[in-house]
Formats: sequence, structure tokens, C-alpha cells
Amino acid sequence: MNVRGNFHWTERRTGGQSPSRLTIVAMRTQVGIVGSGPSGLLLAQILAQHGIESVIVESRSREYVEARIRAGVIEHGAVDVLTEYGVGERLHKEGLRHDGVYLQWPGHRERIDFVESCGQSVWIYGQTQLTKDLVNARLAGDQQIHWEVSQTRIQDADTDHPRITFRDASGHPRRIDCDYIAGCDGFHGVSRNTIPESIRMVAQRAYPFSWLGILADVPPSTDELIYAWHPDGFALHSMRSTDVSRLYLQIAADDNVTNWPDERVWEALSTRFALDGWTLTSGPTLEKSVTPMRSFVSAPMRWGRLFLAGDASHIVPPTGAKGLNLAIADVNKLAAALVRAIQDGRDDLIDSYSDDALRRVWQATHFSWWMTSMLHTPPDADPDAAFLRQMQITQLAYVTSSHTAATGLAENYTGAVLPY
Ligand code: RFL
Ligand code: PHB
Repeated sequence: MNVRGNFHWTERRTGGQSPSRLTIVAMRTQVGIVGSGPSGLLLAQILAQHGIESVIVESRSREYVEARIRAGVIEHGAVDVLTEYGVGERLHKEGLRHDGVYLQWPGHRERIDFVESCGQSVWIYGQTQLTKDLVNARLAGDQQIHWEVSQTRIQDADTDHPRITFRDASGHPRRIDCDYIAGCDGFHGVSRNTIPESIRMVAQRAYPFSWLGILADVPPSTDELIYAWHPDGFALHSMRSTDVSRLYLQIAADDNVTNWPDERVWEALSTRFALDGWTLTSGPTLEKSVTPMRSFVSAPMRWGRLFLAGDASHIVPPTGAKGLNLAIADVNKLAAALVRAIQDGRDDLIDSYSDDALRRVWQATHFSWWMTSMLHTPPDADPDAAFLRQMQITQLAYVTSSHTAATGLAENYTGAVLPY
């Protein structure tokens, strides 16, 4: 038996006596976690704060995981969770608190005030930064992450001896025997498909457009996010800091980055954000990528001792800025359930985890679908295009002029509608 920190490895020699020929075949942990995105990393962090041991396996390298540019908006309640579990320090120093958001359509830019509507705010803090904070917290606590694993499998999840098998970065086979397994491996992971199809319900919708995302080395031209409806397509002006802008353009579902040189990108952005007396400052682009738009929910989120969290179980189109926040909300519930089961021997919270988490998931799925439907112009080929565009503008005018309607948007956007 070899003990590293709190990890107990059972070893088997594959030949000779040289330590370099050792193959580590098995270890035990309380919670095995597949995936080191925000879901897996935060779950491990919360469990560690409660004295519960976990092991993370991740198919990508640390560099890749930390550089993946994704979300930027963190809900009030999610910030509270990160703060409570010791990973909110840099967010509070470097994050930007936003108390509202602008909705725009030609000739109009109207602000929805979150604080006045529902007493909450959101924070602008890149998922890349949050991921770095979580990885650093884990490694500082001498807790391991197995990077660059392959052939991950979850076995016997419906028994009381579930395990994760995989090949480590050097190709050696390994096994982790667990009390519980958390499937935090995103939309393309293996966890969800471990649950038999016969007990899974899937609800999904693919949208006929994508987002072209641009990271630009230029100070934002706005103090708060602008969600703009335009006949040419939706545009979003977001940011990562006071020096770096994050912008998005609605493009056709079959379009790709090579069709969007910088000049075309800035021209389209200037057209879609155009407003008298306001100018968009352009600058060098640091990154461009295309995100397909999809709503997807797979239920239940539990099968035996396997629990799904985050994108492994659900995907929302990014218009509502909900994906990362749902991941944090899932994990906060899952951690509480596992702590209760492991430390008090009580299964009530693990039994209700799936239903509890799905309430927020469906609410966010509805909000993201609603925001997406209000803001993205239908393709010209849609026979109802003229009608739908008029409905969108009517909805935008209503939501920005009725206090009640604005409060509905604010409650959903900040996450106030369902407490963590
Ligand atoms: P992740 O981040 O996908 O992490 C899953 C991890 O699992 C690993 N993995 C495996 N590991 C081991 N074995 C396997 N077989 C594995 N298969 C996969 C992967 O390598 C990865 O490291 O899922 P997680 O942790 O659930 O986190 C979800 C969030 O990342 C996601 O919901 C958000 O990024 C969505 N999102 C946004 N969410 C917000 O709340 N606010 C936003 O403003 C926001 N903007 C966005 C977004 C997502 C976007 N894209 C690119 C989809 C903007 C965009 C453009
Ligand atoms: C982002 O900053 O990346 C972002 C902001 C708001 C969204 C989606 C993405 O709705």
C-alpha cells in the first residue's frame, strides 16, 4: 500500500523490481468525480471543506481546461456559494458587479435594473478565471486531479460498489473504487450514457443559428451587457474586464469562423449595435469560435450511486447566461446530499437530488429558450419571419416598459427566482 496525501494506491509490479515498472491498479475514495470543469472542481472543493475525500479524472490537460473560453456571467447566489467555500476572493477583487442589462432594438436601448426589480446583481468573471481559482484551491489542498486520462468508464453504478476505470496519461490502466460517483463530464462525456436509455427521458431543441464568439483586446464600449435584436441577427456585447471585450454575433447554423475575418466581424457588430450618439470601439481579436445553440435536458440526474451535474445532464443556449450557474447550483445541492449521506448516514437528500436540481434546470431552460426566441431573428426562409419579427419587437418593448415584465426577466437573469 502506498499513501500519497490522503490517497491510497494498491500497486502491482508488472516486471522486475524497478520502481519505474510499477503499475498502480486500484485506489479507493469516497467520491469519484469524472470531469474537471466547473462542476467537478467545485464539487471537489465543497466536499473537501466538509472533510470528504474525492478524486477527479479529466480527459484534457490542465492547460487546455484552464484556457477554455466560455461563460462570463455569474449569478448572485452562485457568487455566494463560491464565497462560502473559499474560492470567491479573486472574484470579489477582479470581478465586475453589474446591477442591470440593456436590451436593444433599432432606435432603442433600454435598461433593466436588476437591483431595483429584485434586489440582486450578477458578476462578470470569466469561466477561465474561475477554473484557475478552483484548480489552484484543489492543488493547494494536496488533492489530486488525474489529467489527460482516456477510456473512462463508470461501472456498477447501480450497486453499492461503483467504480471508475480509465487509462492514465501514460496509458496505464487504473481503477477507482468509490462510495459515490459524480458525472461532471459535460455534454460529450460518458456519464450520462451510463444510465440505461430505458429509464432516461430526453427533451431537446436545436436552434437554426449559432453564435460567433469574439474575444477582443479592447476596452468595452458599454458599462453593462447589451443584448441587441437586429434584422441582420442578434448581437451581444459582453466583457471580461475593463480592458477586454467579449462579443457575439448570431450566424447561420452552417456558417463557420473562416467566413468571418476581423473586418467583417466589426462591421456586423457596428451595424447591429448602431445607436445615435454611441460608437463601438474595435480592436484586435484574440480568439474566435462558433457555438451551436441547443436546449437539452436528460432526466433523471441520478442512477443508483451515480449523480449527474452540470452540462453532463443539461445544456441551455447561452442567451440567458445560465449554463455555468446551473452547474454551480447542481453541485451545491449534490454536495449537501453527499455530505448528509456520508457523514450522517441519511439518504433523504440524495433521494431528492434529481427532482430538486431539475426544478431549477427546467426554470433556466425555459428562461434561456424565451430569451433566445425573443432576440434571434428567424431565417429569411421561415414563412412566418415577418410575423415573428414583429412579435419579438413587441415583446422587447413590453419587457422594458412594464415593471412586472422587467422583474420577471431580472429574477430569472440574476437567479433570484429559485434560491440556491
Ligand atoms: P464542462 O465545462 O464541459 O466540463 C466537463 C469536463 O469533463 C471533461 N470530460 C471528461 N473527463 C474524463 N473522462 C471523460 N470521458 C470526459 N469527457 C469530458 C471535459 O474535458 C471537461 O473538462 O462542464 P461543467 O463542469 O458541467 O460546466 C458547464 C459550463 O462549462 C457551461 O455550462 C457554461 O460554459 C455555459 N456557458 C455559460 N454559462 C453561464 O452560466 N453564463 C454564461 O455567460 C455562459 N456563456 C457558455 C457561455 C457556454 C458557451 N459555450 C462555448 C458552450 C458562452 C459560451 C460561448
Ligand atoms: C459572456 O460574457 O461570455 C456571456 C455573457 C452573457 C451571455 C452569454 C455569454 O448571455
